[in-house]
Amino acid sequence: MEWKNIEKKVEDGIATVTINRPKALNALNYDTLMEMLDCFKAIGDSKDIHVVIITGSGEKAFVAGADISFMGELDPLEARGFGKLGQNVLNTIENLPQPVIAAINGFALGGGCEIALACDMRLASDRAKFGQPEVNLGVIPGFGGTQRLPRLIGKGHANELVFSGKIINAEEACRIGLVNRVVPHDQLLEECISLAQMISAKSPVAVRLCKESVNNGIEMDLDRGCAYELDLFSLCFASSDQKEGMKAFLEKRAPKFIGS
Ligand code: DAK
Repeated sequence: MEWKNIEKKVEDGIATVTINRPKALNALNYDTLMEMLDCFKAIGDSKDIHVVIITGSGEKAFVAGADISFMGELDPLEARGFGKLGQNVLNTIENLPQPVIAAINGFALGGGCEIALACDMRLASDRAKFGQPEVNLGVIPGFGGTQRLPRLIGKGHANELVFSGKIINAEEACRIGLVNRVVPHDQLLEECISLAQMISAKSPVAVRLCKESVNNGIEMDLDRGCAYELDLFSLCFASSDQKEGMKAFLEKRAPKFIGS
């Protein structure tokens, strides 16, 4: 599939995916979502990519939401299909075996905020702005915003954003737990790459199982979650990475992980 609205660059096991429609503030139309699905499915199948970074092109926006000019003309069944496609893309991102970092470089509104929510970690530029402004348009968040946002920041803060449609700055987003940290705008990508490098130096087997344990375990009660963690913990002992990691520690040298 040819991509017109996104770009992917892979360097040293780190894939950076850029949503690239800066004239529409990287808004998500049907084609962009289809390209994202194609891109993230291929990333999920790759053994050579260890961490993924998602960002937006241009100076102003991460993603300013679903494309309003595209959505305006939809009938209910088409709207449902569009919503399903968006949810499919975000579920694919959330369920990628690799950790995903959102590098939020500007407006993250509506579907843009929802993309960030589907990522595992969120770093924000000090120019970033966040919101779920769907109520301004007579709709509700449709890409999982009413579900992932309260799970991440709690019902009270999520309700305030979703009911009011208000836009908050990066500092406020950090205060309510929507982003991990805020960094100066021109250092955002550098910070994300440095975090990605730190993760990609670790055992890929262990990192992938950590993600699986957190993502699946968080939906379970504590007892089941801990039992699930135990199963994945035990599974590590079937890997070369576990043998190498422990051997290297005892031999006082850096481990050489091979990801199996
Ligand atoms: N869609 C389409 N075009 C957009 C856009 C968007 N979401 N956001 C910005 N643009 C376009 C603008 O129309 C403008 O285009 P031109 O006029 O130059 O052709 C260009 O980007 C630059 O934007 P502005 O001139 O407005 O730039 P400003 O700096 O003045 O303002 C802004 C920036 C981000 C505050 C403003 O553009 C804005 O308010 N944008 C809309 C933000 C928004 O409401 N986003 C949420 C979209 S709703 C569903 C599934 C999903 C969803 C809903 C239902 N179903 C299940 C069906 C999700 C919904 C959303 O995400």
